[in-house]
Amino acid sequence: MEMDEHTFVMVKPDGVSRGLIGEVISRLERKGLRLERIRMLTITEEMARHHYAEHLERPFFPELLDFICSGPVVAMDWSGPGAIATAREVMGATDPRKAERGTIRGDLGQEVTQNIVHGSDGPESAKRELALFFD
Ligand code: DAT
Ligand code: MG
Repeated sequence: MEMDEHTFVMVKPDGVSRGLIGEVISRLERKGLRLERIRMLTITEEMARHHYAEHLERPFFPELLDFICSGPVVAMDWSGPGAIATAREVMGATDPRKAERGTIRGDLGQEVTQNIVHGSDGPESAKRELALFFD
């Protein structure tokens, strides 16, 4: 059997304020992933700079920083075979206007900054992000 993998998924401030926490959790559970750890918090600017370190120099970073610190988020550790890729499939493409119907972003999102959910993009980022939010 394939080894279980862990990934970091976060419901962003728009997802929390729109009442979509249960929707996100439900879609990941129905896909077969397992929720291992969960906490609600408001991200500090320092945490956001660590979490999005690869985007610090991007033109959209100031807007992303403002948004991600604008209200509570729900941080989660999910596990399952291929959990990193599976969670990203359930989430859909970064820009909700381009995301396929049937995905969280494709069904529920409207624009790229407020795209409801974050998921790690590989084993290294999953490890780093889980440590940042849970250690
Ligand atoms: P993802 O969240 O799908 O991993 P990413 O890591 O490339 O996407 O970007 C992180 C977040 O930054 C993304 O969820 C929304 C925002 N973002 C990405 N590209 C953007 C752009 N071109 N304009 C505005 N915001 C953007
Ligand atoms: Mg990313």
